[in-house]
Amino acid sequence: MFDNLSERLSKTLKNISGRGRLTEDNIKETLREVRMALLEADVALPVIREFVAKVKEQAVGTDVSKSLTPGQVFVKIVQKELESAMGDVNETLDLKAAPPAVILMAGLQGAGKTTSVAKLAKFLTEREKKKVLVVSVDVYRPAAIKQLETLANEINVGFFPSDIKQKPIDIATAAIDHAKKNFFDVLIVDTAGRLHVDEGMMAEIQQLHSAINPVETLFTVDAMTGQDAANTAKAFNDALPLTGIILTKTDGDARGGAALSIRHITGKPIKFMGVGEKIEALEPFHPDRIASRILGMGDVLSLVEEIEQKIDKKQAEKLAKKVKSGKGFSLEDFRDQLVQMKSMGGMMGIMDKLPGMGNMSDKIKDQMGDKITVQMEAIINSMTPGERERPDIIKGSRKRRIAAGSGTQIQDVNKLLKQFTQMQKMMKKMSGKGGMKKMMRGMQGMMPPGGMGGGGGMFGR
Ligand SMILES: Nc1nc2c(ncn2[C@@H]2O[C@H](COP(=O)(O)OP(=O)(O)O)[C@@H](O)[C@H]2O)c(=O)[nH]1
Ligand SMILES: [Mg+2]
Repeated sequence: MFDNLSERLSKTLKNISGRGRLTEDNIKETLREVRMALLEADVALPVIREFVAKVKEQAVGTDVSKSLTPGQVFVKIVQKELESAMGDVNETLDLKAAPPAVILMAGLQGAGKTTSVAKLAKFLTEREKKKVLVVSVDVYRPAAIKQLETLANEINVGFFPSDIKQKPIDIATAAIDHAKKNFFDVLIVDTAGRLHVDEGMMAEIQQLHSAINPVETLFTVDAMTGQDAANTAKAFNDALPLTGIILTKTDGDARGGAALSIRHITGKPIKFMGVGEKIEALEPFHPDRIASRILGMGDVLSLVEEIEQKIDKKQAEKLAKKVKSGKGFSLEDFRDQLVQMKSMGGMMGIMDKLPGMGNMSDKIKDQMGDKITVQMEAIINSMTPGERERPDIIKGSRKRRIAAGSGTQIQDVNKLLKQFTQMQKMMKKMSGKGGMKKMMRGMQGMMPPGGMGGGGGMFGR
């Protein structure tokens, strides 16, 4: 998601010229481009209008300090507005109710409700240590109940059986009863969707809602549906007191419009986003991080969190200690990371989150595919422990030996060393006080004067 938007914005924002201050004149063209980029990303019109107006209002007359370019100042304003359009901060689920806290899922058929129920159940079990029960009231398709049962078994959470002959309200109240008696913390109720918004469906879910009084009513919506997503969200929001939104399929080639429109249209926060078909592919939605991702600055924080979740704890601690102590991040650590990356679903899965990766061409992405990870690992394996600790000693003859040993070319070794150096720099920035912030600033520093884009990527383009 966001690839196109990100690419367009980065190209646009560096075109601002002039010095001193932002004026109506020097941002006019850029604002027009921003508007076009948002239109192309399928953002709803009223949202675009408000967005552009706000950016303009803030930009005009803003002084540009000596150390920044007008482009950089403008980017900051755009970033802040992107964040606020998406709700500023991540809002978590409110599960403080007397157990079981009931979560009701709503949305069209195929939006990803059932999948998201399983993802949420896993998320709450693992990260919040909740005891979770799931139930399906989708009595129109027997396969739907079975689908949830299979998923529940896969992730080892409670499944309350139901049958297509029962009424949704009866099923849900029986499930609540069961949850109470068996001390479940959370009950997630999966519902039936239709292909389009229709009165029957809305009436049914409204009745269900008032019968079970959920603490969270989550509207699940497919990011791929763009403008439509905004319209459906409006219909559901009018019918139900939604408490939040799950935006699914953000891993696909959705243009990102839904993420920017939905908050504006419903006034409700996007709480999670689905980032893949697998059950672990669910992430809390952080507007600030998404905004930097859109602007091509990468979603480093989510990446760090993901790494924390998935990588070997001991290794992570080792690395954290090293980074903290300011000691060098060695090629050995780099290789460990590559291996970990593989276990995280490969490089591709995390690339979009890296700064400067968003607006990389697909061709380059292919070249950075998982084959490259294997090659990088081979190169590091061909080094001596000394070389891994002190890569600066790797010169001509050593390079030749390493290339031969790993079946690669000298250029490949050079490339790896360059990537490693960039990674090392980043690690250094992360180690100090306020490390993350400093790092983000550092990243901006890597951008060419005039704004974003260009050769700022971590893996050097
Ligand atoms: N790529 C991707 N596919 C998803 C995501 N969420 C759901 N899906 C897929 O979307 C399809 C419909 O999902 P399902 O949960 O059955 O939708 P429901 O009808 O709303 O219950 C399934 O093939 C899911 O695997 C996601 O975040 N990313
Ligand atoms: Mg379903």
